Amino acid sequence: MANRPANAAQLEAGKPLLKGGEVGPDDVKPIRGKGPNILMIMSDQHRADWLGCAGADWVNTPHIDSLLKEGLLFRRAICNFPLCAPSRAALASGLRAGRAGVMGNEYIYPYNVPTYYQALRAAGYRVGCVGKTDLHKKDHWEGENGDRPLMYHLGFTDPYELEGKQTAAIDHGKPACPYQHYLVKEGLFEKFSHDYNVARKEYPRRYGADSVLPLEAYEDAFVGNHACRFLETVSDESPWHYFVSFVGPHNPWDAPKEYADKYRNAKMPEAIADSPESKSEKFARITKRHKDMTREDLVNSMRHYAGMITLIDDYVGRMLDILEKRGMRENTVVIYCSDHGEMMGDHGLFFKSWFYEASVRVPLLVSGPGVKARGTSDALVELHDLAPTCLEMAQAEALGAMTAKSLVPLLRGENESTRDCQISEMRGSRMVFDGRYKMIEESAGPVELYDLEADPRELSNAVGKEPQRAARMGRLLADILQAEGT
Ligand SMILES: [Ca+2]
Repeated sequence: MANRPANAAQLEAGKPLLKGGEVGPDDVKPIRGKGPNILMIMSDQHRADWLGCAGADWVNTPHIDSLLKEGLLFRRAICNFPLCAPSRAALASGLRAGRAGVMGNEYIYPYNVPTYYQALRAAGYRVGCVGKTDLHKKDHWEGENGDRPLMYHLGFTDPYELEGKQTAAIDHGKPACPYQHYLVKEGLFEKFSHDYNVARKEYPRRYGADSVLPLEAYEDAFVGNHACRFLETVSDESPWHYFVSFVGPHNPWDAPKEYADKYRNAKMPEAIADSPESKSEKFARITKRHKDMTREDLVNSMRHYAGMITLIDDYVGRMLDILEKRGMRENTVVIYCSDHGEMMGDHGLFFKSWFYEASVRVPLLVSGPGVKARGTSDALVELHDLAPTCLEMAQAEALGAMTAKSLVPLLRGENESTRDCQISEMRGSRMVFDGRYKMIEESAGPVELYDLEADPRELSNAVGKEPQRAARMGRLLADILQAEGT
């Protein structure tokens, strides 16, 4: 509690501060940020295995891969909730999404739940962001400069918030964010909106086609260019945490022509074929919708998805170059992650909101000062662990009770694990993974069980064969959640 202010007791009791000399000149200390800069790069819906450093030879991510030279890739990281707003609320709070009070995209982040951005600001950090935060997703208004007052409340000092890619194409009555203002000014909004809301509605959402926008007007180029300008000019007088939140490679899969061209004839991986026999009712219902997807169409979607990832990777490279040129690289921790994965045809499914590997696992790399471990880690980490990790690196005060656990002992190479099990949740269902077995349950009890050593593709639901193991894991899950106070 190094940063606990001397008048903390008064603040907590809600007492007036300036009464009868109760507060003296020595009771309030100057605030000076002490830790490294933190560049937190997040993409949207980037599945963990579509990275060169994770073994993919069909997608080029040289700049993200380069982070491994001075860092660690968590190969088994999962998100806390495979959906945008809840996953990002868990990250902001260091709490499971249910405990933070965000169980779907229609929820607004509760203003009384502390964020780690607030704690960084209180520790003297400049806290910037560009792109989508999804902390008030249903709102659809970020303002012309992306800096609505609530963003300052949530802890940001330099916000530049945008709509996500699908909602950026919707006419909200007036431009809702800086990107929409830009598109209107450039005379591109109607073309973009027509592409998403008319042209692409003629075929299913899972199909790929080039963006109608010129490269420089594509939303992730807009995000990346703004991020580069920030990094070129941000003062080095105080440490900063900069959240660069790309909106790709979320569907619609619409890489700009220049990036689609890079993969036009590229070989793409096979998707995991599956049948609904031992899966859930939801599985049977949803896979039916995608049954007519041909291999050719799937490959086309994959190629666009790969192009969108490589575009983000190029911006990662540009940001790293700027840090290098400004002499800031040695003092900047660089993190790459995504809010959840993407099924991309595995098990006949697309998008997210599944606990299968493609949807629940996320890329998670941490590199830079203080990171002594190198290469890969199989520790059972969760996305929201980045909240206490950033606070510890920044020497900021912890946020009350968090369900997240700092990755710092793993990054320093002092420990190989921080927890025995991973947990992820959705409305009405949740999963636990103990390093070998994954159990998925709905409120009525266990519904799926996979032995990921024997069955890494999650084809054989063992819940009927091993009901006792499934029940045991259900009790384990309940015990952990109870111990956490959930
Ligand atoms: Ca998302």
